[in-house]
Amino acid sequence: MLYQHLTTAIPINIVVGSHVWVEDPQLAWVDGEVSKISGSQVHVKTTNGKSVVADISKVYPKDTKAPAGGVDDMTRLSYLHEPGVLENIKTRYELNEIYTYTGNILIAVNPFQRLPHLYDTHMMDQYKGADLGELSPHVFSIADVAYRAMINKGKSHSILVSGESGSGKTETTKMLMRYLAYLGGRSGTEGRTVEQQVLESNPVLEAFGNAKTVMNNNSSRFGKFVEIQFDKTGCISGAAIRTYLLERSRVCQINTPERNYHCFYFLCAAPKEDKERYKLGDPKLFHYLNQSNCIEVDGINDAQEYLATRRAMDIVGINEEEQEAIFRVVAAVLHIGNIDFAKGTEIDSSVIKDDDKSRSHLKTASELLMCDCDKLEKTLITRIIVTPEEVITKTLDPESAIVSRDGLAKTIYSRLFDWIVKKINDSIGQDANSTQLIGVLDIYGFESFKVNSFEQLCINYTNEKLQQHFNQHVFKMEQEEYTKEEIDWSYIDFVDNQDVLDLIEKKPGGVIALLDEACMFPKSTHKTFAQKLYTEFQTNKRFLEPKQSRTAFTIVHHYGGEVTYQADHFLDKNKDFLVAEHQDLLNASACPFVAGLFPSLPEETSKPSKFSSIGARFKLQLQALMETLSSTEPHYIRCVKPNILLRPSIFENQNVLQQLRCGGVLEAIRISCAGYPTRETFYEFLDRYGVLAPELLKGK
Ligand code: AOV
Ligand code: MG
Repeated sequence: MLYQHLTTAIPINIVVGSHVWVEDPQLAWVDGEVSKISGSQVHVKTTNGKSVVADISKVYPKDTKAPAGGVDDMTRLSYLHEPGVLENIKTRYELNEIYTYTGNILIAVNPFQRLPHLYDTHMMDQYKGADLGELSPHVFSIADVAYRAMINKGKSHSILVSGESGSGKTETTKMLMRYLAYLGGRSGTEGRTVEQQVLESNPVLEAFGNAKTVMNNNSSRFGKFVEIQFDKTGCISGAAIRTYLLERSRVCQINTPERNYHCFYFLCAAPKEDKERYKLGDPKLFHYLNQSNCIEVDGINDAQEYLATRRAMDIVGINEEEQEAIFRVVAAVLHIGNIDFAKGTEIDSSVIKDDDKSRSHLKTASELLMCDCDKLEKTLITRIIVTPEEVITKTLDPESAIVSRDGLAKTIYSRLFDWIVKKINDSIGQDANSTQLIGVLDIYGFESFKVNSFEQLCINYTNEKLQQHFNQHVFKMEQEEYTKEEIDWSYIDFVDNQDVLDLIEKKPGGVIALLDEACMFPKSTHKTFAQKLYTEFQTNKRFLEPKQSRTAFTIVHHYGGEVTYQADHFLDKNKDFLVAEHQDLLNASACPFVAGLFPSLPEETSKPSKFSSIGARFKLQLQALMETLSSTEPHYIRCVKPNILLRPSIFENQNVLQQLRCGGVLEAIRISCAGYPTRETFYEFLDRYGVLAPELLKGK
């Protein structure tokens, strides 16, 4: 009956003098006192000095007896409604209580300031072995519960961290990993331990895979699933890091106030002798960095980070020689970006621009990559076309040469990133005998910029997938279970996002499938692709054709709201083929590291320009991830970004509410109030609690 109390329309007990919440255009909800009721109209004097008239169905009672500091589990709120939930999170946030439970889901509001005491060893000691709810809500508690359940029942668990860009997923993930390392570390072991390597993989991956964006100064531009494996005694015995689709376009194109990947700036701030070795200097001199006028970021000291990245690389097992080669490749990418082209003498041809700058960067790039300078030049300004009859060398006009140059830079960089991930995995090692693991998922958060492209579609698609997993677990499966067990139950509605997922991933007929079709059809352009979407989804409720554009499309009721995507570069960005000349050039490098990034391919796959779809591959990766997740017991942490200024102590009601709404947080509170907190099979129950009633078990 608790459920009935919490969800039936509440206003029945609203009278003159009642303290209530009413809607407010700025604050979302504001409290006040009822001054008059006429019919269904309630007159309220608000605490911010306004007189408001609202319909009684939109007026909610305020709990005047709520504890001053809020409650640490939302299911304990006396009134379960949006303003109550918001007020509770806000009150706690103002006291630096950034964590709040919703049953067994943890809500984490980004403090945007270091709270060191919250994560120190003393705290870890306290949370070890404590039951959920025994101490204040904390990420450590979620990790502890997962760890103990894994040890007790031998089952794998996963901790899924979600939230929009900049809400604190990566930081939360690092705390989780630190706590798991603390629980599963081998005390007293010397040297590089597995847990140390797992932890130090974070700064390395962030240096190469994170960047400043509008939404977050340290935004992850790749998704990551870290599986920490444990042996029978509960000690960490191995780990595997899986990464998902690094944003490639950032290497060559950025806009103010964003930055390229951190490592470029770190390297430009390296000690003098390192910089000289790589012929680097002021980052403003490099095209790939100076397209944006943001070079420095508050709170990031590039020079220190360079040294820290190097130290972390030592720990994860990337040796000195390899580090040298990695940074050589990073520098080469910057030099490649500074090679410019001019029109050649023939029609549709180009030459390296006749200035010292372009020539010297070309030379430096080839020296750093240890490849033939003339060949590098040739691969940039020509393209070999293989037809059944002959092999033709086609010249490229300056514009195409730039595309070719940027393509080379992106390929080199993404290969480098993959190499680093593989190296870390090889060096940490996986425990083939481990049957229990805890996976921690840190994806890129929902994004909606002024201009959104293919990358945003992939990122937001990932968020939809994860939201569906959450829905399935928290709502669908839970409720099906009650129906199956014939428990009296009123169904709780939630926003099912299956139709958005269908729109994106359905085969045939979804956006990705149509994009692949367009990519395979030589005459397609972004306009024909957009047109195809318009006709195909004309009647789809989740799809809109924006009025003033012929190449954009809008997905409505997307995970975090409505997003308009510009289809302009979708075709190029979805095509992943390696230009054969790039492959040959770098495969022949005198540097084994560079050559290793471009290993020789078996005959049939080395055909030039064979189309392979990034979107389709990404979809498969996500499917595999979801399968992995479904074989584990999930735990959810929902991160919330309290303001878009990225500053401490500012809590923007509207903003937070939007995040709670799209994450299904309110519905999740309802369900955990209404449902049973745990469930066990009959035999598990007997096994665990049988000792309490031995007489009943006699003879069984
Ligand atoms: P994200 O992972 O959710 O965004 P981050 O974890 O990078 O967001 O957090 C953004 C910034 O918020 C961090 O760089 C910190 O400055 C601050 N922050 C977050 N959590 C904490 C915390 N617990 N304590 C102190 N500061 C914190 V993205 O990767 O963009 O989706 O793709
Ligand atoms: Mg992140």
